[in-house]
Amino acid sequence: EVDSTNHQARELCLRGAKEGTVVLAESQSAGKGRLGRQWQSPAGANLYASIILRPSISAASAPQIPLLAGVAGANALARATGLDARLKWPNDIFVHGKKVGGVLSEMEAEGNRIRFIILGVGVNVNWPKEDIPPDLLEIATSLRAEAGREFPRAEVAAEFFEELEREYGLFLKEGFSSRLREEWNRLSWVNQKWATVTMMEKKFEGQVLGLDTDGALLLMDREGRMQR
Ligand code: BT5
Repeated sequence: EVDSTNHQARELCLRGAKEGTVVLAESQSAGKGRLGRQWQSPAGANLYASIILRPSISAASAPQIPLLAGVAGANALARATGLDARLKWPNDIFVHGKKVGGVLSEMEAEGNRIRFIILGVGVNVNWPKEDIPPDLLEIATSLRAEAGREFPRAEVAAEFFEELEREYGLFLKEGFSSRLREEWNRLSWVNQKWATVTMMEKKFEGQVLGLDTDGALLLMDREGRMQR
């Protein structure tokens, strides 16, 4: 058990751990979501992993990494389980309209140069439905709850890491390619839906058109204006 695999990976990274180093935990006492939110991390059921990345890309391109991790995750989960895994911008993996996984990407940079990125991934694998806290039941699920059977966590993890390694390798060569963007759009759970995006104090409302060439989400508002 660790506090958070992202925290442990960061400590290793500061001591010089190489790109590709992975921290896996059985449970987390302080699992983190984005923006200070909590990630429920019970023992014996799910996947909690953080991967150290040291990409030579500009810090401005860093938000593309969780997008590619989402594509890798959705494809890996679909392959491992046969379930229809989808994406909700920017970082959620959905099955049957509920959240089955999330990505938390934390970066350290100097100016526009990335020192490292800690890519954290949580997937609810064998979490029994009756153990999911009542306040999450409406929005969260597990692979087991949706498929009606258990999955070996090591196999799910291996599938995910393989897919991630492939997508990350392509990303380093090609950048945020049109192939990756089309793949994200194909897997999107939100495209065509009416959505509200809250950013700092700003709120955008509109129909989701999909990803722009750089990974920004495109919405068409009521007046027919495109919002990024
Ligand atoms: C995320 O945040 O979706 C990113 C989650 C990343 C978790 C991994 S586990 C390994 C690594 N180490 C860490 O400490 N974290 C990463 P966000 O979009 O902010 O979603 C958080 C929200 O999802 C919470 O406020 C809850 O509403 C909901 N939630 C909490 N735990 C959940 C769970 N296990 N499954 C589904 N939803 C959950």
